[in-house]
Amino acid sequence: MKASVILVGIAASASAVSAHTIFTQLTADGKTYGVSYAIRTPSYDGPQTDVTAKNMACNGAPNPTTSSDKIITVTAGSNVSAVWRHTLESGPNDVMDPGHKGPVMAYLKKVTDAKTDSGVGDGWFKIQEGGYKNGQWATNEVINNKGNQVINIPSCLTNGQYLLRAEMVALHGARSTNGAQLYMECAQIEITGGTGTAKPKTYSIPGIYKSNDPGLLIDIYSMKTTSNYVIPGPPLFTC
Ligand SMILES: [Cu+2]
Repeated sequence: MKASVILVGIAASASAVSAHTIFTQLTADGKTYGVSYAIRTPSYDGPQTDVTAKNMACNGAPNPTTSSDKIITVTAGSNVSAVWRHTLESGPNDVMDPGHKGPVMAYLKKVTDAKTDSGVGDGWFKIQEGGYKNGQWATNEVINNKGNQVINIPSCLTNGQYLLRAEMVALHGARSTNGAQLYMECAQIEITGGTGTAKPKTYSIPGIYKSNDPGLLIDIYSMKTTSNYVIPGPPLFTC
């Protein structure tokens, strides 16, 4: 038992450097935009690990991100796909090392200027989440779906510019504090066709996670198929 735990640990750390991931592209209203189009992608695919850091919002140092002067129009009520890749050059068969297992989430923040807003601070609400079901992690579903994280844009939102923050979390090292690897990028979008009938309760990033959240400080290798997993962050917003 001990030996197998150690072996898993070695395998996880050996693959960690080459196995990270980036939200590289967005598919919206049936169109897949180019790599880094309207997304602040980093040149390095590493994680954020300090949940109190400002760069928990839209990534950044130690993974320097490049700004974009583009905005993608998205119809409220439609599904978009955040496309995840190991690197900016990777294809659909190289999404992330499957040993990276954890939850998948997406958040929106209404902003005045999606091209320049840092994303840091209040205004965020969660619109999609997947955790652990029947022994299957949400990250593995994204890998099996050629890197596509499917996100429904709520129909009841107010039109205007938003940051769309897509996130995958890898828990292979999460037995120790700040061992969870959080991957996130922000896409710059303009929502149209929303009914504007809802006012989501919003949360701050950093602030949505604590380092000792049961979904972030966890030994996933002791979990059973039937284990309950608590997805981190605020409750899911629905119309
Ligand atoms: Cu990694």
